[in-house]
Amino acid sequence: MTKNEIADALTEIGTLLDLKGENPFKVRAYQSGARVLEALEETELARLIAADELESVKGIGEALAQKIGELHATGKLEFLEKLRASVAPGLVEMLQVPGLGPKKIKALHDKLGIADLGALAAACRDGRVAALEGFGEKTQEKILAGIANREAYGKRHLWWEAWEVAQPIVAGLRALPGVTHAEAAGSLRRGLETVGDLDFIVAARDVVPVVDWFTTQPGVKEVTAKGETKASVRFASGLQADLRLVPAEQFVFALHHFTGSKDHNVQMRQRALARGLRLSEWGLAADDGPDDGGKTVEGGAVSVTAAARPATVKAKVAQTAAQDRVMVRNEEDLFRKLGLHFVPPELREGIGEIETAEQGELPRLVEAGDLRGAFHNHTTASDGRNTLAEMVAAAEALGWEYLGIADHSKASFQANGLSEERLLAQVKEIQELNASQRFKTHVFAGTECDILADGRLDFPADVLAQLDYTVVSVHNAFAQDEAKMTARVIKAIEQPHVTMLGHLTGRLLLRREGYKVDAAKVIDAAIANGVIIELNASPWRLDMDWRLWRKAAEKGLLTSINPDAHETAGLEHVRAGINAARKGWLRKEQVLNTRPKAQVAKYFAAKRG
Ligand code: DGT
Ligand code: CA
Ligand code: CA
Ligand code: ZN
Repeated sequence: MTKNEIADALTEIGTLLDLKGENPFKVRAYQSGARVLEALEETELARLIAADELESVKGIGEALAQKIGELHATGKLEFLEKLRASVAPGLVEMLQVPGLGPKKIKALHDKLGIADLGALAAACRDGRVAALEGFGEKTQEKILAGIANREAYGKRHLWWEAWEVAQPIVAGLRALPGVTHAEAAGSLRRGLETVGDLDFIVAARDVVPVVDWFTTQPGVKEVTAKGETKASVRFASGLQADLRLVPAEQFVFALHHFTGSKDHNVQMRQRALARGLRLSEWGLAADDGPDDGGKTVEGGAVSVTAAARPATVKAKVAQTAAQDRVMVRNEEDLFRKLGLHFVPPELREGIGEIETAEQGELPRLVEAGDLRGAFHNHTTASDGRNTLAEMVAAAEALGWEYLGIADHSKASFQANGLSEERLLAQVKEIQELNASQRFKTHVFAGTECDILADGRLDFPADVLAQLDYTVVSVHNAFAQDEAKMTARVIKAIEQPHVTMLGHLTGRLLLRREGYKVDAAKVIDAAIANGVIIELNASPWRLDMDWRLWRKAAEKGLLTSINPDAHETAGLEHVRAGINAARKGWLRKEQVLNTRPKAQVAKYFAAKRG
């Protein structure tokens, strides 16, 4: 165990002992022991343990020394495990409610038998907490509000919703006088499907007006921090946002650091160290730390060991630091300084992008501008909220060459699914619309045909043969076990005339888990049958998950970025699909709806046979 992990364990012991009402001196001994450990060097801790000299450190007595030694050697501590088992986990969770410390929690437990947040909320609601000595009405109200906030604010947020909040803020920040750079970093910039909080990085000549502007934006419900270089706010939705102000010369480093991910950052730092450089959120410099013996750094700069520096001459130190600092103009430059091709933010998940960038083999990722249209869209014929003509007009306004319509089939009666007759009438309507040349955008006639519980399709082959294309999806019997669901989906994929599989798992992010299906088997079956698996771009779905795309596409799977739009505005959701496709390392060639209309028509015709 590292010293920080050991320090965490000691802190936890202190908290648990406190919750049990142990002697305060004992509690404090563990808490201050943790602080002492944090201040030690990792190597120094190892040396002290090896030499059996831990007890010589001020603040570490016999009992602590023994426990630290055990944790360091084995990574485990029987004492802590027994202690954990003796305290209800709900009590530990209650510590996260503002205003509740170990003493109050112990009182609630002893006097009212409360051992978790649910019981605590109930006791607040019927006034039992206020009646306790040392609590009162006000405390009770505060506890209840704290529990409610914890539920609302503990959540993650859809990328799309976070993006809608972030966009105007970035634009507003850039427009402020004196702001030279402003960007949204973090998981939002990486295009992750859900976002914990927003991270804005700004370089400005004058920071005060920037902080003032940021903390008074419409929708800001609470300002949780406000300082010279950092501010944090919370929006009504519960979404939080951090603003960090940095000097212009640090902007690129801060942007890279706060874009993350953490794993990517750790690997970048290791790479820098291996090249005699130290990378941080503040800059890139020759690594002249005390542990590298003054070695020569690549690029000609010579590092100076800390010991060799006249420590009393501050100016000299500052001068050395300035000399060692590596200047970069932008992120491309930063990667180049570490011998890497530029890694787009979406790829920065620490899953091989650095090795691939070193070989110069990162793919040229698909871009929003590559899309020429989209399939799998609904109209008022089933459960959409706009008519066929409205949907096509919206596609035309987006500059799309084509729009695919795929309304639900009759088994999806809850979505007003179409019967064979209604479907064929819609095909006729689409043909007439195309012939009228009312819109520049061509319409492909399709269906989102239900995969029935046994894997048969909701429409017979002779009906599907009259369409341009067919999307097949699971919309019922979600509870089937994995083997049954997998066989069901594969059976559907193997039917003639099936062009693509809709939303592989049916998940709804932050709302509902997907049904259980063996993705690897379905991917293989799709490739074998020349069937596309869609990348459903609805911000709630983003299904099939980006984590599966890289390998699947390498094996030869083709995708289509499908907005699954139920109204005109929904067409724009392809933007979220582009994020996921990029996170899945997909190139333009691997996405059907980047192809020109004629090629798409040919692809559909070939599949229909
Ligand atoms: P989120 O907000 O949970 O969706 O995810 P992120 O990636 O936006 O994470 P956040 O907001 O906690 O921090 C932003 C970035 O800052 C993160 O992606 C990487 C960097 N960062 C934060 N904590 C650490 C850390 O302990 N070590 C390193 N190397 N980087 C960190
Ligand atoms: Ca974040
Ligand atoms: Ca953050
Ligand atoms: Zn569907």
